[in-house]
Amino acid sequence: GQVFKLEDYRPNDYLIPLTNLTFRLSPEATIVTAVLTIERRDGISAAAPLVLDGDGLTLRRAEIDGKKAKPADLKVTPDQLTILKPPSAHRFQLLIETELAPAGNEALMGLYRSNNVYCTQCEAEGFRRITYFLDRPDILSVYTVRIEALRDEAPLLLSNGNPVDKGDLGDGWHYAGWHDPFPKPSYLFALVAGNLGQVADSFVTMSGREVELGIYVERGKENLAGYAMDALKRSMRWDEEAFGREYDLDVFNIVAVSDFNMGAMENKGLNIFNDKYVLADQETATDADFANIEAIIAHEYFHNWTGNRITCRDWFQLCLKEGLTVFRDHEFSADQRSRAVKRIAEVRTLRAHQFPEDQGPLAHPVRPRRYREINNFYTATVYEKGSEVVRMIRTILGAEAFRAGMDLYFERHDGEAATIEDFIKVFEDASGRDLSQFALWYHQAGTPNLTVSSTHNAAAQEFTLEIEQSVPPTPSESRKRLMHIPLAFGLIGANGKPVAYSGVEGASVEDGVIHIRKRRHMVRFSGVAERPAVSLNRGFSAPVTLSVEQKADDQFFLARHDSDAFSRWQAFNTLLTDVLIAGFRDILDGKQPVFATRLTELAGNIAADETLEPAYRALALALPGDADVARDIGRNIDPDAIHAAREALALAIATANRESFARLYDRLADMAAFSPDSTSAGRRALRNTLLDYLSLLPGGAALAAGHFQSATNMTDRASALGALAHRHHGSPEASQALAAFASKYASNPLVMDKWFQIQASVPGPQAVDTVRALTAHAAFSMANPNRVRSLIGTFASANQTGFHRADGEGYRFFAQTVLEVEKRNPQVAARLATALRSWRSLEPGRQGKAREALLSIASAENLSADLRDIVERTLA
Ligand code: B3K
Ligand code: ZN
Repeated sequence: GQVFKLEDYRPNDYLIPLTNLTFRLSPEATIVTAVLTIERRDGISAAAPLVLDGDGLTLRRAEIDGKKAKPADLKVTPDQLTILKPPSAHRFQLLIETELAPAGNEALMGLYRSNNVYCTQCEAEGFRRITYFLDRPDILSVYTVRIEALRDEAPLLLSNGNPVDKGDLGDGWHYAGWHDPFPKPSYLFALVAGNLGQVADSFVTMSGREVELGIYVERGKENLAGYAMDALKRSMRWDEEAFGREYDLDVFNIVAVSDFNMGAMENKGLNIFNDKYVLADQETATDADFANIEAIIAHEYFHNWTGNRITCRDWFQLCLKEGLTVFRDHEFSADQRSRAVKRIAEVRTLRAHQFPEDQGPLAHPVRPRRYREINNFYTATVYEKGSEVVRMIRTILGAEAFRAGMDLYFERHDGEAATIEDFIKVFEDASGRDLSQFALWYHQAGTPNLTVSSTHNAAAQEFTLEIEQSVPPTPSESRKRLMHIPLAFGLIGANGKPVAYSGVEGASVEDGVIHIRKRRHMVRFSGVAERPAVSLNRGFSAPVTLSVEQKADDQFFLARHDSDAFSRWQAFNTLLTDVLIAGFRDILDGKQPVFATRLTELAGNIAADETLEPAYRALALALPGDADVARDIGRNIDPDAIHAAREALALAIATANRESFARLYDRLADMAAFSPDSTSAGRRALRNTLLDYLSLLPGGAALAAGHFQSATNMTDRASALGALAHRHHGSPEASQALAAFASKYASNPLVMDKWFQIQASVPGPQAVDTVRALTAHAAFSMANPNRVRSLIGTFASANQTGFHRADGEGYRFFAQTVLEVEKRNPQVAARLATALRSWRSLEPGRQGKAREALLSIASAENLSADLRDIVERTLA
């Protein structure tokens, strides 16, 4: 396939200042009439042909300035429309009529139908499946849209911007007109038409304008949209307070659909959501669902400024809107909930998704320089690492200069399609700092590593840190340049208090941050009488790995005393990871791992420590996952041995703390009415974590079954079901609970997704057969992305022992399924296939079998560009 290169960017010869679209909707034959006002850019010759993008289009009619285009003036294919000799005038009008069949569109890009609702998805290149266009983000156009449909079939007609008119057309047809005054790229176009229920509210902006808010959901589900509406209003207020950003249209609409390739889409004034991230109540949604809804509603709303008002010049700049908007939604959630807990959760996600990407064959810079299929670059690197890079800019500049830079960004680039260079420049201009070395975070792939050791010279009262940076090679980037890494740190004395120092040399140290810029730094602190414990990368100030020569005593000390909540969590998590790695080696040597009493005791102390938030305690007690441990081991992975070590540690912690865990479990029982707020959720999280431990002990199945039966909300019910299915697989209690759950929620697909997920993640060699059998379940469908992700995605990415079954059956099933999904939906199949990206870190036997599975995908006929790109890069 074609490779697109950043250095090849050049503006198009033509612009499209105005776009007028009329849709006459019908499931099998929708007629789209586009009237485009085209402008030749200054200095471009009148002989330059106009080349418009298409994707599988059928052209019915083309007119230039009101006259039927002559066949000799055009070159038409399903994927391109070329106007060979455009009119010599600077400005002209082009009419294009295409015919679409939304009902048969299973790729869910362009115009498609979900549950009889017409909807669109245009990012990144879906608009070209609707009409021929300059489908690239630097073509900003003012859109006027008219939608015509049968009133019975689609009483609701929505598009971007503000409503302008509506009326009857006779014969059961009606229409609605929309106008969006803000010039936007085609990827932000949206249309929705159907019969949906509405939840209405309003918001008064900081300058006193009233905005009508609407959330549209399947009829009968209106009562499930309240939390999303509340999250929307809180997001709108927060963006005013935190960034001075006000909403700019008269209406803001959100539509929930059940067939959607990703989480949601920020179309101007008309966000379209996967219904999983809108619909919630205590009966059907877990606390994690509530938190996701809040975050994604906020994320899409925040795009109105970071993405829509200021968009991307080209798709290489995707992180300009995505990394920044993730940063903004992280900050929002941190303000709405517990900042420390939020930060820990973010870092866990980054390590679980971005680190393996950065350390494997799919590694790419936050701003890539090449792509074959842009849909494959909506990655954890662009999003999550992109957000960490923005966070580091704030760490380096300080909150005030950071805000000044953001203000300058909005002022300087509003209405433009901008680049990462533009973004970095505003912070340089606002702060007077040189960020050129820092900018490597955008350009260079790979997770930097810092090796740190320390010495204390009591006689000289000097404490010295030796820090060395290295960036491992990544595909097509073998040599790396030295980076600017802001490393937040603390020196802690035996009394748990910060240690004062009188001077520092060897690196610039500002506000508790060491600025690492060279390969090696010797950072010497003077006036330090006793040897301190060092807390490093506080708050996860930089997305790096650390190799620290740190005594276990110091780790224990930090896990009890670090005043930085993130680092305190990290210290305990490192202790757990270290013993799991040692346990893994023991098991490979045929020995049963044993765990130090002081570790299991510390787990008990953390659980019972009332000075810590319950949510924090729950996160601390959650053992590193099988995949986390595998990542830290790095090579020659045998997932069965890791899993056995993890089981042994869980049992040791449960056994050692049996009574205190049971008492605390009882005490945390919720008596108050349900509330999704983060404090209540934290109590449930802790109690359910304790349940997971207690379910390992004698009587555990009965305890979990009781928890399941008495649950009054989905968080508790799903946790109990998970404990039964995972810890007591095959027991009567587990079977009964699974059956009860399925019969209760058979008609609720989003809840059935949890049922699929729980079973797909049950460890062990039987998992592949379970999952294969579930593909035939009435509630399952290969055509629905949520179903596919819940069953197949969970199996491949959250079931290490099942997926990596030693005989390769997990991989064979997986390869087959990926190809089956691909026939309908290449994008979802390609995403699924990334589950094999770490295949080279497996032990040789599994490695060979994983490779065979990848090769079997690669050799399939008619492979889509999406899947081919992932599989070929993974094998390269
Ligand atoms: N911008 C969309 C993602 C589009 C993905 C296209 N393959 C959602 C978001 O990041 O907000
Ligand atoms: Zn986004």
